[in-house]
Amino acid sequence: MTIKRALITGITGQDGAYLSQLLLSKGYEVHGLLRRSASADVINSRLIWLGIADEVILHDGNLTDLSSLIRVLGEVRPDEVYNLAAQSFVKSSWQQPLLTGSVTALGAGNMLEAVRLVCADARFYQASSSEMYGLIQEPRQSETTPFYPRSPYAVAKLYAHWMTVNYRESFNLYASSGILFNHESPLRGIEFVTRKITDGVARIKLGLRQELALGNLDVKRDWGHARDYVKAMWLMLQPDRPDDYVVATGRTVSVRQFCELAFGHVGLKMEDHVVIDPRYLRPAEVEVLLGNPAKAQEALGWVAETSLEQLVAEMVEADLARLKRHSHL
Ligand code: NDP
Ligand code: GDR
Repeated sequence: MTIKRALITGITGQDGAYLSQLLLSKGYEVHGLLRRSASADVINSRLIWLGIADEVILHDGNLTDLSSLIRVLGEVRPDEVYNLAAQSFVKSSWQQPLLTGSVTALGAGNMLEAVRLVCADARFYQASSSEMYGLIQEPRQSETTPFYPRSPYAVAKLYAHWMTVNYRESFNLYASSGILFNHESPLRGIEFVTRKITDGVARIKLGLRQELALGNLDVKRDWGHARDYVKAMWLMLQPDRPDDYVVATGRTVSVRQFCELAFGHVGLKMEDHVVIDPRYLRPAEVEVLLGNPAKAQEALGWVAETSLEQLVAEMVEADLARLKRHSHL
């Protein structure tokens, strides 16, 4: 049996780490694109956390450098390409709108172009986002819901999404776009609200801090577990024909409710510790997102396996353990 090869951009991020673990467990040879960093000693900390840092093969390259993508694809000759790399923090996209466009939008265009030129038979996955729905046009968002982006990040993701569709229709590439709703884990970046909350709860519980400063507590998100969502990415590249799919739990809760669950897990009350800091408000907000994953369920057999309560408990416990051993992650 021939061993399948996958190339993952964004392999050092949350999803890249879990996807690597999944593909390794399926017997894939896993390659990743690694952008040069002065902090090379900590850049692969998520892969180390999962115990797989020595099992993946990393290649120097950057999504904004087309020549590096062409070189890496030529070296790896992948069967599957997962384009997960992005400037992925929505709040930063107002501070660095053009950088976000350059990486998150044009970077995806570079990757599609490199695949078309070097390995047009490879299957391509684009990490699209529920942020594209922004100012929602339907109460439950599905593959047919019109988009209305509300941030430079979401605008950039829309470009990448439509380029994926366009390369499929223009060049017959096997290119699928996964419209994933928020997914979290103990490996979530500390700047995102869920991890900020679970880290804050753990610090308060251990007496390292008294307060947790947050922005808008009333916004609602459809939160799932990243470990479940990377399975959907892989499933999307297995059918005979490429397509686009929404991946979500179908349940939405507010930031306030997430806080209540996280504080409640360690026997604390959020109202004793949470303060509002206007610095965390956004110029334009996405008030509510709620996904309809019916197509992914029917066509791919995918369902979200982890409940929100299980997710919150796992994240709080992981942050407590980290802080007790003074880990940097
Ligand atoms: P992360 O922010 O954790 O990871 C982003 C990855 O992209 C990192 O590996 C980062 O490298 C890499 N990267 C950033 N810029 C470049 C560049 N110029 N060249 C090469 N690599 C680069 O994101 P997630 O894992 O959470 O998300 C994965 C993808 O899915 C992203 O595209 C995100 O926008 C999208 N998405 C995420 C959702 C979620 O809820 N998590 C939901 C929907 C979509 P480094 O480590 O060096 O910073
Ligand atoms: P999001 O995630 O913007 O949905 O993008 P984030 O966790 O940053 O924000 C979620 C919601 O929480 C509100 N919020 C705060 N957010 C942060 N970061 N910090 C706070 O203190 C805070 N207080 C309230 C925000 O206003 C927002 O409404 C994530 C990223 O992974 C994207 O890459 C991905 O595409 C989408 O999810 C789906």
